[in-house]
Amino acid sequence: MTTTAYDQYREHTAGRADVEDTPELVAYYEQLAGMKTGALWTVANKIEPWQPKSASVPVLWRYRDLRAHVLRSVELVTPEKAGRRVVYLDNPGRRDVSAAVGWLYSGLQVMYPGEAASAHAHSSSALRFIMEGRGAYTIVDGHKMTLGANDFVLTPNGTWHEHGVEQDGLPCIWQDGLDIPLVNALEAGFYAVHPDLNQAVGYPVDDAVALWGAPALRPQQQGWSKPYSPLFKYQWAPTYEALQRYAKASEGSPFDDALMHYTNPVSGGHVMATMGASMQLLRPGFAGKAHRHTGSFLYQVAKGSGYSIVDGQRFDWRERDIFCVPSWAWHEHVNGSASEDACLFCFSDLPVMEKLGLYREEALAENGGHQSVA
Ligand code: GTQ
Repeated sequence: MTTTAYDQYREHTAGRADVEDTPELVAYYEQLAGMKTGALWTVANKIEPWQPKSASVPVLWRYRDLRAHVLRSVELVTPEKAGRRVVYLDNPGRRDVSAAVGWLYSGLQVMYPGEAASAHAHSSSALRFIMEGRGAYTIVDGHKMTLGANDFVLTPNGTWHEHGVEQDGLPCIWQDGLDIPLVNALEAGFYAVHPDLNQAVGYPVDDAVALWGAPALRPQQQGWSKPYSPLFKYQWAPTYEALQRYAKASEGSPFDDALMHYTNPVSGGHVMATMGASMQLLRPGFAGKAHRHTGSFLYQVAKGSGYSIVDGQRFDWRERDIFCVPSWAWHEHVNGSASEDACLFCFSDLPVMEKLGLYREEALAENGGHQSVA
């Protein structure tokens, strides 16, 4: 094979911008800047990377460190004054947009028995995963849902929603997940406070589950054409049962073991347009292989303990801990127990990646499919 001048050129620049600054060029750049323009070759390598380079850093938020601080907020502010009494997860690489990872926001909201936060609606979609307590409820467009530990509830974009804890309940903490940073990036966010501050409950309590929650059965009379799931609540007990049955019948994935997506019972697709969620069961002793894919993912440990390696960093987790996997970061999950299963709840912007044709996935080929830990 002969090497041509063109090959040499490609080898040197790899086909990318490679222009050195000269006084003449620098003066030219200043002239362009003065006209609110720029030379593409000065920014091309940055704005068109070879592959995603996430600004988010992998983070583990330990519940045992956070819990006392979350509870302390109860002494400091009321839900009325704060609007939402939440300690949010602030990824060091995403401080400018208050994201936990990528374009996703997350926070821990706390509410005491008898407390309630008023109703509002916004362009952002939201979801909640209940961490502890008893007697929590959320009302979505007049549908009241009772909530227990590991229940998963939707408040899709545009819906009126409010939360509270019944007088005879216990202090409740749940994780909020919202697409606030994404909606802000798209400059599409509106926000409204309910004219009466609270909604009238217009339906039997937990009717969403009664109407739409039967496994593999679709109600005859019930029409639904909104772009999100009418099943606003996904309860823990049937979710866990389904995972156990699935794990018995299937080998599962080498990366994720038995993973099931929460779905919209009408479409079979993701629960909301911008955010999807899943629960996965890692069998005792499961040691997953490493892969990476586009999309930002936020995990909460629903059950058990183990560790995940994210871009070469090991994070040991136990129940209620939260950790993130930034876009295109290598990751592998391990159940640390030889006798107990472990369950990971996860929400992500996967629906956005899929719908926009941006989803890409790759398995780690080297090193037997495992990362080396830094
Ligand atoms: O409960 O509606 O953590 O609107 C952030 C924004 C919770 C909520 C958050 C919100 C909410």
